[in-house]
Amino acid sequence: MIDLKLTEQDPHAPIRYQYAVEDVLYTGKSPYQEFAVVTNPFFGRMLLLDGVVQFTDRDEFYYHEMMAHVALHAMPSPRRVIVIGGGDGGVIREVLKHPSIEQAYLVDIDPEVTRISREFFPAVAAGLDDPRVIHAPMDGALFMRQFEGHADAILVDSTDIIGFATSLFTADFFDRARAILGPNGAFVTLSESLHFHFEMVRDVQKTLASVFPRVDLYTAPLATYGGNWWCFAVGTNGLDLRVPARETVTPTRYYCGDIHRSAFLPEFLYRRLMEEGRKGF
Ligand code: AG3
Repeated sequence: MIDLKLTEQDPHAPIRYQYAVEDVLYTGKSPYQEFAVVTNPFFGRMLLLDGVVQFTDRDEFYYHEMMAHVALHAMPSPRRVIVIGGGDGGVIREVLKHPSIEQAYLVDIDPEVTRISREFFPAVAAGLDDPRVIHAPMDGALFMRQFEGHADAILVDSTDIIGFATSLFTADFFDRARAILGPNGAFVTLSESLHFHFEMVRDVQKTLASVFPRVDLYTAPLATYGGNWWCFAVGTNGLDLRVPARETVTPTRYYCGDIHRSAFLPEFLYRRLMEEGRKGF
């Protein structure tokens, strides 16, 4: 029997995941990255960018729900959201579950991500043709500089913090996000794993704290991201995201009020995270 294997090229992890590959459905390249869509007997279809797993059919909802719903449920009535990255549509699909949403900007630098998602991941791409979605295929940092107006939430669903994604983790970018958010808005970005990238998580918190009056950190268990204890870094102009402001929208598979409240790092761990020189809890 043919035994095809894929070794993930996770840029920052101290381990390598290896996946059995049943089928290679697509490989290709854009000016920004290399694509692969493969199937695995356990995870189903998987999308890889530059050899790094972005999501799988089986577990994408954990990440997409947690990226969108924590910030949006902390607000009574979010209307306008900006998603930076996330061209596959997974976060947008979750954002659109909130009936108060009027506009959802999708700002991915690479339109190929959207095309491939539509073709191979229809359940993830499901919201992309919704009339509330405004497609802005361009550089996220540039979009933020040019954007006039306000947003209730800015959600950064980028690739790992390396290469062109690093422009989405600078103090300048965070400050622009802060300015676009109203007093009750929220900024959320991925910040890797507490098990594997402790110092990277701290660096993102520190940069956020240099521009946002309030910062926080919540996590979710993700099977396919190296280190698994995956972080979502938060900056707000004062809004406390720790408590949901209303009932959970439906349908969700993982996110709910109890998950929301328990996802945030307890204060004693947060303090340790921020201690200079510490490499783990
Ligand atoms: N964006 C986050 C991908 C991070 C993957 N990192 C890793 N496996 N080390 C995913 C895009 C999904 N909308």
